Amino acid sequence: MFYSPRRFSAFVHKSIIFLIFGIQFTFCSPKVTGDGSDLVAFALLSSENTFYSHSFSLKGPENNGNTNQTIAPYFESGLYTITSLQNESKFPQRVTLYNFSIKDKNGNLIEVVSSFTGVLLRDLINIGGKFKPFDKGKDGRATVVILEGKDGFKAVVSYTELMRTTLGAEMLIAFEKNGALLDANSGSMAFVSKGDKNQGSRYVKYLSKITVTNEWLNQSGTGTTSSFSITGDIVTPLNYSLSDLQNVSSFQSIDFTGIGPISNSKHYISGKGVSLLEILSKVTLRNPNDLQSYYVILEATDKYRFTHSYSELSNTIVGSGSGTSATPGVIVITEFKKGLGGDYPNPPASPSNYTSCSGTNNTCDTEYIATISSEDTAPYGGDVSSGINLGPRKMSWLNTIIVKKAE
Ligand SMILES: Nc1nc2c(c(=O)[nH]1)N[C@H]1C(S)=C(S)[C@@H](COP(=O)(O)O)O[C@H]1N2
Ligand SMILES: [Mo]
Repeated sequence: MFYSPRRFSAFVHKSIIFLIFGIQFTFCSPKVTGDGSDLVAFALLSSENTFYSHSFSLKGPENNGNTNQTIAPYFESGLYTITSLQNESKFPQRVTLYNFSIKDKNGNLIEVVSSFTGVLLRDLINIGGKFKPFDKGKDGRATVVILEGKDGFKAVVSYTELMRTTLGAEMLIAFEKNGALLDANSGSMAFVSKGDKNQGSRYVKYLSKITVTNEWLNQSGTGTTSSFSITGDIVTPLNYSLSDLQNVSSFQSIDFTGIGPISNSKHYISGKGVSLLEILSKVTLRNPNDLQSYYVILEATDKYRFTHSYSELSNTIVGSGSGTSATPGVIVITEFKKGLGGDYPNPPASPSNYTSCSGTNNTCDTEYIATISSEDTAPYGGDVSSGINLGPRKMSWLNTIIVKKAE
């Protein structure tokens, strides 16, 4: 059925009210000479909030519909309404998340919501099982998802945070709030990310557009680095060398151990690093009030790339980790050792099982700057069978951090 009974009755109800006021307006308004309250009431009922959105579009990178395309993830583009999200053959899993305290930018509580119900953003993007994990850019490591409201508000989610971290299990396209249609007047839907520390920051109301953007490049060039630059939508570009990062009066040094497994060889690393968020706090964004619309592209000297949303770094457990040495969050590595482990999570038994590494692929001497994201350990879909692999967002030879605002 095209209209759900609830939507249809809401529609009828609204039409009747509209009709009554419309008639009242037509017959009575010429006589209104006083305060004009009838006119005001009519105007309020007849002109909907201009931000209301009855549907949202899902658009992806140009891949010409080729499901074998090696660069971009492939999925079902199109226009989605509440009715399409309620279609159980397409979205068998409807999700309800509880207890939201939505705050504004200054941390003031603006809304308490006991429940949101809808479809997970990752189920939408993976509709029909078309999400393709693994294989460099194709698995979306360089991809971001941009969510936009009818009012122009934008929020960014990185594809990896959506698919390979615990945050993705609580990122919802909601159509119900507290058990009733979220926006019965309009059919508007909203995006909400429950795992965010400040849930207001990426709360996108009147959802009207979801754009999937791919920043992957073909790899070329060689691996070597001793410094990196930060450029993009920032006021002054910066450059940091390894010794800058190792200077404890400028940066807090974080010890880590037992992070992995990385790639098929199942190795784990231990060492020292600096939080990527601390490094980013040294730059001034051009639009600091729109943090949630920013993301960073990390690029190596061999043009290997991946992305982090600014929000996942500044507003979630992915950026900061949970405080143990195995969960330091996203860090720029200044020094590390390598050891072989088993399947996740079985790192080498003791510190003595880690050895200093050398050689082209695993250089970890003073010429080396890299990054790791310790929280990319929550499998989704086809990812599970091969086990956890922190490889996708482990970077060797960091060369550039491009700070970008979603347009
Ligand atoms: N600069 C750069 N970083 C990279 C890659 C690359 O090709 N270039 N490959 C990635 C992949 S696919 C994996 S699985 C891991 C491998 O990490 P390892 O060299 O420590 O095993 O590094 C990642 N980081
Ligand atoms: Mo990999």
